[in-house]
Amino acid sequence: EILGVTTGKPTMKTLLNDTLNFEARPQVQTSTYWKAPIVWEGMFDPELYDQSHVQLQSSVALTVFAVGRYLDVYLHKFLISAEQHFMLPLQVTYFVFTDQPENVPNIELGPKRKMKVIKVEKHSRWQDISMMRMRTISDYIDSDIRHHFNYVFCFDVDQEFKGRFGSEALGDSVALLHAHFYKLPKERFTFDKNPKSKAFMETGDYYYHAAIFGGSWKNVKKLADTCYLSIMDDKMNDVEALWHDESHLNKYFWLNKPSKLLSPEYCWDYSIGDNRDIKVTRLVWAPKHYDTLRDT
Ligand code: 2GW
Ligand code: MN
Repeated sequence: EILGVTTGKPTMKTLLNDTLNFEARPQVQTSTYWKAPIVWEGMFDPELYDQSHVQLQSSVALTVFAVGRYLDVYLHKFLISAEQHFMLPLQVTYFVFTDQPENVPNIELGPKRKMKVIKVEKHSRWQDISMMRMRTISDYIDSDIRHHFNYVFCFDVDQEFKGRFGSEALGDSVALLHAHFYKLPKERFTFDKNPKSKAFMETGDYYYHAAIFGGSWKNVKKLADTCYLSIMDDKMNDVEALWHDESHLNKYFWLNKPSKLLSPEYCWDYSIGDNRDIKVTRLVWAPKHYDTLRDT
């Protein structure tokens, strides 16, 4: 009642934002110049978020791609750990996209949680495996997700949940600060600098990591469509953005400001020496084995 949950979502959202403590983390930036919160440990009350979203019956579609060897190497750990940490009290459905549905591990799911396995083709170039996710995500939002879920969250598979990744991460349009760049000056951001690419940008706000993005199904559909069209435009013009889909994602979030940013606590890389800002690791990068995995 005091949260206004009975009066509908827009009220709940603004009221939940009002409960954030922007002073809790004086060493880091907790808000953008366009007033979007940057979520760090200590700023929010987990119980308040969970209760509100349970009451609203918020539902989340998590998309993840496991094509070729990425299935054997990463998917099991990703799913098992998500069952321990990802939006635990909410209705969550995993949408697993793979070229080998028969090899998807059969893991036990908690109450209110489901899994859908969808067969996709294996593009021969790894850059296409990564970029073409945008097309598939858009198609699935259209045919399925939009009828059953409020939110969509899209994840790389080469990562493992280590701590709460909860409903405080939900928002209309959610982007993740890249762990390697959040402390660096803008000049060091690896935006696409080729004017021939649709991802071209001379400057930006932050360097976002494409390993996690999310939001309402409507916004994620718009993001996926926009990125996919830009990727196809580039193909027609025989160019490829520096960091593939991630470059297009950065361009999109430059032109369409996200309503919420996740701090690198939501996707940390243990190989980064200075972790003084990281009070809790919620998700971490799994080790890369480029020698054996990047054979395509
Ligand atoms: C990707 C690169 C090289 C060899 C294989 C693959 C590959 C990726 C694959 O064989 N099978 C597969 O399912 N994937 C999916 O694409 C998987 O979900 C994986 O997490 C995702 C992105 O590939 P990944 O994780 O190897 O790329 P990262 O960690 O270097 O990611 C960043 O840059 C990418 C573009 O280069 C994407 O934007 C990604 O979202 C970013 O995190
Ligand atoms: Mn990755």
